[in-house]
Amino acid sequence: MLLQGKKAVIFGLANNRSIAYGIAKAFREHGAEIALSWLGEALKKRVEPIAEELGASFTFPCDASKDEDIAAAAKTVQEHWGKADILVHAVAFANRDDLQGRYIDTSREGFAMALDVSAYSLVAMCKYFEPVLNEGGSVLTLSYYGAQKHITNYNVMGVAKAALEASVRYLAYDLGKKDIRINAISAGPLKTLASSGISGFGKILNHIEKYTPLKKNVSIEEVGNTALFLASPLASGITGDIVFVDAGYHTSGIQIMEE
Ligand code: 0WE
Repeated sequence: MLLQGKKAVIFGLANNRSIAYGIAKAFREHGAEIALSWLGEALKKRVEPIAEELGASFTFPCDASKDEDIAAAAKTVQEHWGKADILVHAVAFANRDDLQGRYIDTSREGFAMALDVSAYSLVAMCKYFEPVLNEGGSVLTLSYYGAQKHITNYNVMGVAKAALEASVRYLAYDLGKKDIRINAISAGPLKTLASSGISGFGKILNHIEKYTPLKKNVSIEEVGNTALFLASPLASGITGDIVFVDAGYHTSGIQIMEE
């Protein structure tokens, strides 16, 4: 039981395929209490049964693009729990049109939207939750390899994830003074609500199965287990870092296939 009695606030769970679901489940299996956010009535209806299934303590509304919502979420958490130990940021959004075609065609508005929701929201969450987080606490966010290398169609999300990863390094200094750690998990591609409807996503999954050292795609359970480790005292010496849960994909250069 790595997280016995710890309290985790999780943003970005949409359904039982969400990476946030894999994380929530791993946390619960190791004794943590959890709280889940939802965005709008449609997602509330999906999140509430999952909250029930997982034995979540409570759910709360939050639009991560609104400071007021994040501030209200911090207040709600404080009213329920007093303090929390873990914050999970599993939130991203870009306009669908900006995830295809040429990056050069990204509009000023589309760029601002992607960076605001996918990168700034982490800064705002850390700011409003800092007084609510216990010493020894841990913040986690999710990134993707497109932050570091060009990936076809990932476009403005790659730039947003690059900002997110740099933010993790800067936030690590600010939060380090309070003995709060912050890290990102760079997950391999996963079939979730966020990736459904991305044209050519099946091709990406096939590519990964062929070219990763482990010859497979990763699961939300594998991401959940790494999140569990990073949130636990086992990772007390790790902050400001990006941990890849990608079956080794990012370590691979030229690969010559035998036959
Ligand atoms: O970060 C992501 C996707 C995040 C995402 C997904 C959507 C789809 C629906 C952000 N905004 C939206 N907006 C929508 O309207 N991933 C790591 C998954 C992903 O997305 C890709 C990928 C991969 C992998 C897009 C293009 C190419 C590869």
